[in-house]
Amino acid sequence: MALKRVAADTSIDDLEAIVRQDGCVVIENLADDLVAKAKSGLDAWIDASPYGPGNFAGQHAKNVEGLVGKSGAAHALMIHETVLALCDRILLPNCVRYQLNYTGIMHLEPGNEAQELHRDGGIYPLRHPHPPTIMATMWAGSDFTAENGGTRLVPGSHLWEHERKARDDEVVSAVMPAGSLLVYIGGVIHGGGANTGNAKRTGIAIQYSLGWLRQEENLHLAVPPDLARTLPDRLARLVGYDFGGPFLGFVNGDDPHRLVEETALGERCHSRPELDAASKDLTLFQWGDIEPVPTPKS
Ligand SMILES: O=C(O)CCC(=O)C(=O)O
Repeated sequence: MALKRVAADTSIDDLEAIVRQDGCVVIENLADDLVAKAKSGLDAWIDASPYGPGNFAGQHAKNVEGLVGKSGAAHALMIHETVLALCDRILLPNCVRYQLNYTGIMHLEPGNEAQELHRDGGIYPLRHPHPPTIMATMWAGSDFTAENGGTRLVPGSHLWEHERKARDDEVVSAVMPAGSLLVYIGGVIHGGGANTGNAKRTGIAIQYSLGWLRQEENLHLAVPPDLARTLPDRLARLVGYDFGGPFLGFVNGDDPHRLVEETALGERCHSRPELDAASKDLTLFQWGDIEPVPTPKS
């Protein structure tokens, strides 16, 4: 299956349809200026970071996490309206709030070997396939090519049974110009490509997950309240200054958002009416291998 590449003005309905069917999509030149600004501010962090370690990160690869505190320019990417509209479609059926899951640079230099193929959703011990837990985005800070390590993906693998492995002819490379966006959900098999060329490949990876899951990056500790108070409110909520659902994530018995508000702590508050209402419409995760005890007839 090919990786679809669509224009920046593609409708949200069409994007959702592609992501549901293929698990991934490239949106070309979605935010050239924003990405260039974020990338130039992050170059110094890349230069100062060590390579690796190990095979997963790569001997000629650098990962720099904690981007909320490192790049004000990257905040605009974290709350980009197209991305959040797609999160609404992909994640909200299974949660009443989604959250940031990971923020990091994935930078591959010439000579770096291909990363092991994996599913990002594999951090949770769930048998595959299951509803999306994660929606990952990779902003192209440089051009992505098949030679410089453009992310390799297996479109459609988000619907495969758990044990199935990808054949070489099922793996495709994300080729996209700088400023473009690769979106893939957590069930898609993928990995960084080998950089066999001469150019560095820089991706800005920003991931979102269901609000009732533990975040991969510990954003609550990475973004203390003093920093959170300086963020756009939408971003502070995505970091975790919000409920993850009814009765999920209160602080001292109160709404976590109050930590970034000017007001003093209010009444005890473990949920909000809009969360309670939305939670009634959720599609429940289903365990296929446990036979429920039949309900007795009264
Ligand atoms: O660098 C890439 O293209 C993907 C990296 C990745 O999937 C990971 O580090 O988990």
